[in-house]
Amino acid sequence: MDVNLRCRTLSKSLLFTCFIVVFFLVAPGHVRAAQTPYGGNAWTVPGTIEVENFDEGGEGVSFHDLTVTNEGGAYRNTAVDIYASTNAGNGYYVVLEQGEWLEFTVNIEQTALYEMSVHGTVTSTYPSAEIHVFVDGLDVAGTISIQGGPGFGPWYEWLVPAVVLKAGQHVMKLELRLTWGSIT
Ligand SMILES: [Ca+2]
Ligand SMILES: [Ca+2]
Repeated sequence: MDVNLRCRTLSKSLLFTCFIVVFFLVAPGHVRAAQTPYGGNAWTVPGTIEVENFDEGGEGVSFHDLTVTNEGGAYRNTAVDIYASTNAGNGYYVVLEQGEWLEFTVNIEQTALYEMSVHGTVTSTYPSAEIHVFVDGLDVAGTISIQGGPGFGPWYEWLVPAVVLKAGQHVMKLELRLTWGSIT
């Protein structure tokens, strides 16, 4: 993706708050690999997050990818399939297939309603894809349908007009739930 998160000022009465409680059960002796932001700093919201800058941590921690190699061979040496393209944001895009996901540590500047846009495209083989965005495990945007293509450009923008985000550091997850898609 680029994921653009633009802040809009709204009265507090329009805001609602969702709390989720997640209990982690850790078996004795099991140490979960550390998840840290790529480059060392959380991505600021509002702002643009380049999809190839997913967190460090590895398979099952900061991403899930179904093939062990980087099929695109670009940018980072992980299982995530990153491709170089001059018309992609920051010069790279990621191909996701059903069930794959990426996580990003973000620092949200204030609790507010945000506009979120996802930049992506699909291929003629799989003309429609569905993406979900989670923050700390909560689906904040519902189903985002990605269409367009064929090929990898131009990139298309899908706008989610009202996403409630809470201030502070959080983990944002981008998951492709249906077919295949390319996100820049
Ligand atoms: Ca792969
Ligand atoms: Ca990019």
